[in-house]
Amino acid sequence: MKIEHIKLHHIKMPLVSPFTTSMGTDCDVEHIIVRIDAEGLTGWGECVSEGVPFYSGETVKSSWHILQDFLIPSIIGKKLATIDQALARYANVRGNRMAKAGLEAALWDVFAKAQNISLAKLLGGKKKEIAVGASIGMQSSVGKLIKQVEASLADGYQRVKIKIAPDNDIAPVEAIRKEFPDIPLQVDANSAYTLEHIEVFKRLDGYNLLLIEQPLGYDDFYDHSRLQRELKTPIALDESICSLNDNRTALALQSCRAINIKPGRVGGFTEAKRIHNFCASRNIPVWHGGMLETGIGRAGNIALASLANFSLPADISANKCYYREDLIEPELTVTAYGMTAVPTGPGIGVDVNMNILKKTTMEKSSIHCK
Ligand code: OSB
Ligand code: MG
Repeated sequence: MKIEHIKLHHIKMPLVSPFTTSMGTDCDVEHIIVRIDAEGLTGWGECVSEGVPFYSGETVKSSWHILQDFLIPSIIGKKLATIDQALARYANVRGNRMAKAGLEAALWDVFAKAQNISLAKLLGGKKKEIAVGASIGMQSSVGKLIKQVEASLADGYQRVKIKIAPDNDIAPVEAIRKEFPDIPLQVDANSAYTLEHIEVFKRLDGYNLLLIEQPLGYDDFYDHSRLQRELKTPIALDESICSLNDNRTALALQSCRAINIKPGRVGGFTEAKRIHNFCASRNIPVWHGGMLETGIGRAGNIALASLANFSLPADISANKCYYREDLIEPELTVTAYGMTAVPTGPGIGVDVNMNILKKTTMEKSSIHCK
């Protein structure tokens, strides 16, 4: 395929309700939408770098720079027979995995459309629908949290994940367990703790949690391995796993027993699949994480999550949980049994609403082949 034209949209979308984690509160989401035009087809991807470098070191502006000045120039105007050929052209760019993943997602979409097959099929996914769980931000009171959990369960979500931070951990978990003794429940600390907090985790170990996500440093493997040794509850790593090599390190050191896979964090669908396959070979369960993507990113994530070893419910909620007006049609929904259908149309299988894209775009960049 000849890559003729690539457009970037810096978008900003208000969230339905603020999302609070140990890293802060988001009221809106800034991401980059990547559009590739090639031989009459259009591919869409979403770069999940945020406005602030608190989850990842990348930001919208750093990714914009890397996309515009390095990644896009390496493939624009080129005739590419495979996605691997694109990746090879910018393999010399280190890091900047979210920038790469946004571009790669648009490539996967346009390559799937060229074959007139769904992205799920091109990725090798077999599931027709995927199990989903809710990710609930920290609330101003335990009462509000319980209401949120109740609403997520009523909507069908198969498990609940809550965010925790020092001094906002045992009390919410205890309250949820009192109300809902048996629901699948997991907690996500987004790296807010150190080993000095080991007593907190020993207490959390008594609440029958599905897993504890990223309790310690975002770049740490060793202390996670020391903590995991002390706990029955599996530790799952999110921030720490940026590549297959990180994944190998984590398993070799026994730093965790489950992995959260986000294509953005690991540099794209190709690396995400490698991690998925490696974990499958080691009997390590994985789930598909989320970055509060718009429907463009979420449709692609659902396709990836249709691969077999995504055996834990995904952090992928219905449209109405994130945005009043999303960028895609039709909406992505969740059944009463906590399942989301894997789109079957060509590529990501959803259409982009150009009016809403225009309305939410703050800045555009357009790169044509010469
Ligand atoms: O740690 O999984 C995380 C959102 C932004 C940044 C990090 C995380 C999250 C979520 C939201 O948990 C998951 C979703 O998109 O529903
Ligand atoms: Mg997480």
